[in-house]
Order: sequence, then structure tokens, then C-alpha cells
Amino acid sequence: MFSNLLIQRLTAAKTVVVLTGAGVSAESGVPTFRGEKGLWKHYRPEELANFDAFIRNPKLVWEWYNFRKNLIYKVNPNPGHFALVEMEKIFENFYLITQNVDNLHQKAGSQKIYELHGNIMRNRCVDCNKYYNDDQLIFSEKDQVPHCECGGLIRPDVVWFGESLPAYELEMSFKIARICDAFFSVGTSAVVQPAASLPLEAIQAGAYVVEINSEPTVITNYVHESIIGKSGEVLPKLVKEIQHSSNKSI
Ligand code: BV8
Ligand code: ZN
Repeated sequence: MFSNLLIQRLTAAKTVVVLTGAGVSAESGVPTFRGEKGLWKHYRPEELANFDAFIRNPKLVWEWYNFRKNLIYKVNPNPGHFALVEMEKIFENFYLITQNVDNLHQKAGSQKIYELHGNIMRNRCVDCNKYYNDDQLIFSEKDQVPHCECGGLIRPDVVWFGESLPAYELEMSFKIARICDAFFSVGTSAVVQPAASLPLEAIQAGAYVVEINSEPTVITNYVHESIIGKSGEVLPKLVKEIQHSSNKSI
């Protein structure tokens, strides 16, 4: 399943970076964004995951996020998440960049995570930026949306379309994409910017770039190696292969 070149490059690699998207959580039962099951009711994520939609109809947007939060509370990390925890132990410098907001990498035990699109388990006030956990939210009878003690509307702490990504996480992600020896793009359709530019940055900087995805994407023709498969199956096999080859090389 893995080329000798990939195993050689990984055995010699000091810095390895993995970018994950919704496909990594699919095997945990979390719907992806753009697959056939990706639609929520008859809305597309882009129509609900934006500030204007929230201000126009906070009740509907909260209905969508509560639907997703309740689902995410019930699901667990899958073997793909746990394989990434193992990779963090294998490589000298390992970084996980995720577009996912489902907290499953944290739940699996990954430590060094850059969350580019926020985290659905966190909420904040649109006026004073005060943070709230889910169990602190009180949905008022009147408008079915939570309000801050300052009176402001509380929103999920995720990055919506048209909003800028957290500056530190974004800067670090581009920095490590440019210095890494190997870069994996896993379970992402690679259409959402600026995250989707990271694999291409890594290619330009000379990293060995591998895509693991259940179907080809817009970057498949540019990466050095494309592995079509489920991340929950491919990643554990990759970890086994790396451990086997590094034992051999010791
Ligand atoms: C910004 C949080 C500007 C919210 C998300 C036109 C051209 C280019 C760009 C744009 C454009 N118009 C607008 C833009 C910019 C826009 C954008 O990129 N739009 C796209 C749709 C074209 N980007 C933005 O707006 C970003 N902000 O640009 O700001 C700016 C700059 C300065 C100052 C002010 C403003 C913000 C983007 C962040 C949006 N928020 N999520 C929430 O979740 O509620 S994005 C959302 O999409 C999720 O984070 C998700 O992770 C992300 C990417 O999707 P994927 O993860 O790739 O998921 P998808 O379903 O697409 O694909 C899953 C893949 O997995 C599939 O290929 C599938 O085959 C595969 N798969 C399935 N199962 C498995 C599997 N693979 C392996 N194993 C499996 N088992
Ligand atoms: Zn407030």
C-alpha cells in the first residue's frame, strides 16, 4: 500500500505534518461537509456557517450547531485519530493541523494540534468575547438562543466563511508546512481556503507530500503520492509499517 520511497522518506524524516479534514471523523459517525450525507436538512454548510446567517437567524444556526454538538458528544475517536497520536510519539517533530471543529483529536490524546477553524465545544459572546462552555449556555424561552451576561449574543467559537482564521495557528501552520520533511493531507476535499493551500506550500518547499482520502481531490494530481482509502484503515497500517521499518533500521 505504501511505496518504498515513502517509507524511506518517513524513516529519515525529522519533521512530519498532518493536515486533517472532516473525512478523518467520518468513521466516527460525524457527517462530512461535501459528501452526499453532508447536507443538513436542505441547507449547505456555507449557508449556515457564516456570520450574516447567524445575525439574520440565530435560532436556525443554533439549531444546526446544537444538532452537531449533540452528535459529537455521542461519538468517539476512531483508529485514524489514534494512529495520529502514535505518529506524534514516533517523529521528533510532529504537528497536527486540523480543519475539524469536533474535538476528536483532543479526545484521542493528540497534544500538538493547530485548530484552524475553531472548536464546536467552545462558545463566545459576539460583543464582549467572553467564553462559555456548553453547560453554561442558557437558551432563553423567548428567542431560543443563548445570551451573555452583557446581553450580547453567544456564538459557537468556530471560524465561519468570510471570517479570518486564528492568526497564530495559521502562521504556524504555513511555517511548519514550509520546513517539514513529509506532509500528509488526510480526509479533506482540499477546497476550503486558506487551509487547502498548505499541501501545495509543502510541495513547493520540497516536502514529500502524501494524500490519504477516500476519493481523488483537486490536489491529487499535485501530490507525490495519493493513497485512496479510509483514513481509519490506512493510518494504522502506515504507523505499523513505519514502526516495523524503524525497528529494522535500528
Ligand atoms: C477566509 C468551521 C477571508 C465552521 C469551516 C472562492 C474561491 C476561493 C476561496 C473562497 C471563495 N469564496 C470564498 C472563499 C473563502 C472561503 C472558502 O474557501 N470557500 C470555499 C467553500 C470555496 N474561505 C473562508 O471563508 C475562510 N476565511 O477566507 O477569510 C478573510 C481574510 C482576511 C480577513 C477576513 C476574512 C474560512 C474558512 C473556514 C470555514 N469554516 N468550518 C463549522 O464547521 O461549522 S469550513 C469546513 O470545511 C470545516 O472546517 C471542514 O473541515 C472544512 C473543509 O472541508 P473538509 O474537511 O475537506 O470536508 P469535506 O466534506 O469537504 O471533505 C471530506 C473529504 O474526506 C472528502 O474528500 C471525502 O471523500 C473524504 N472522506 C470521507 N470519508 C473518509 C474520507 N477520507 C478518508 N477516510 C474516510 N473515511
Ligand atoms: Zn458579552
